[in-house]
Amino acid sequence: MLLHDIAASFRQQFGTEPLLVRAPGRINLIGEHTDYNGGYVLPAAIDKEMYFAVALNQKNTIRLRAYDLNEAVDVATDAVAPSDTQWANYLLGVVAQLQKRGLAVPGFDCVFGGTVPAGAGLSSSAAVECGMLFALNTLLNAGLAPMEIAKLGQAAEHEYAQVLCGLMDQFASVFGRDGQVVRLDCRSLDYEYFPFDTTACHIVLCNSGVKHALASSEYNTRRQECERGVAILRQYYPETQTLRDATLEQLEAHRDELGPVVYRRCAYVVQENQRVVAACRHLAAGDLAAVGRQMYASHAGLRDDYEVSCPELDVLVKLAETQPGVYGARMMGGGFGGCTINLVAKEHVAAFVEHMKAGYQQQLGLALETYEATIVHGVSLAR
Ligand code: GAF
Repeated sequence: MLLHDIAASFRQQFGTEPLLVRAPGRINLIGEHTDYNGGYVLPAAIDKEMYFAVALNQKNTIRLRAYDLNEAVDVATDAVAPSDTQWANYLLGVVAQLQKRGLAVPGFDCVFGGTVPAGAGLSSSAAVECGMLFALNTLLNAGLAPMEIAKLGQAAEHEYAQVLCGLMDQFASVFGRDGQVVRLDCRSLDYEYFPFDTTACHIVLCNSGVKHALASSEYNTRRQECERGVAILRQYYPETQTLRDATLEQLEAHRDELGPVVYRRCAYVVQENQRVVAACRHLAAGDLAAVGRQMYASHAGLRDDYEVSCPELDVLVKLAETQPGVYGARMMGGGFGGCTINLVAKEHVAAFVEHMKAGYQQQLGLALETYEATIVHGVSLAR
């Protein structure tokens, strides 16, 4: 098992006994690009996880080892700064956040690796941040509450990865619960769990295998476009803090001033929030077909109005749409690549996977990887 290999590698390299931590990646049923707009998201932690072996080392050095890449980065505790090595930034970003809070982070050793495929939109970076934070919180007895862990992970992503992400990914990695999706209200930070029974309906992820280079720059641009929309609306509706406070009627009334692009971005966000609320209602009523219809509508909005999909993701959703036993499908995460999420009736999963692989190969000449996601608990100690 990978966790045990990582622990063994730690003992061999550093000769001490590490604390072991696991931190999951996530799926998101619906509610995309709503988190940084004060809206709703409906994610869950999944059994694609990052594993950490960590121990304090009585030195003034942080020694980081990426197990899968066989790479090392060493940094003095008083010289923590963004690194040229991308993976190290997620770990160092977290240390920098703790230091910023006035916590003296002593030297430590860390070997980490995992099964969250990078670039697949399953939030490997949030899992790395939250796992590292959980480990240091435990070792240093820092007393960070779970929500603080999620927020510090998000801040690390902003400052060390330059992605101005919302809170969803880190929240899901920390707050995930077995067999449940969780609706987070990103304005109040209230959250509610909804059971998701995967015995009859499986969650199948189709990995497009692409990650277009513009993903993070476009992400930040979308955020600015939404902020622009809020700034315009606020002139007329001073209570507007985020797009969560906006309505379609308000957007319509100021359509000319917003301009076509900002209007479409904002309208998408307002509608996506409504879709999350509706999807939760359908989920609670056990109506998966209705949940699925919201997912298709979400994809259409992301493709046409928010413009964060790409040909590969659109092909995958189209291929899924006509298949028997498929309740819903849509792109998931930031966009421009990564995975689609598909809700598929158990007895149809095998045929679905075969159809998707053949269709993707035939239409785009690309090999498709698929995963069935199990919904698991958030970050925790591991054995
Ligand atoms: C990425 C971000 F990290 C999340 O915060 C969220 O905005 C998502 O894209 C889009 O819903 O995963």
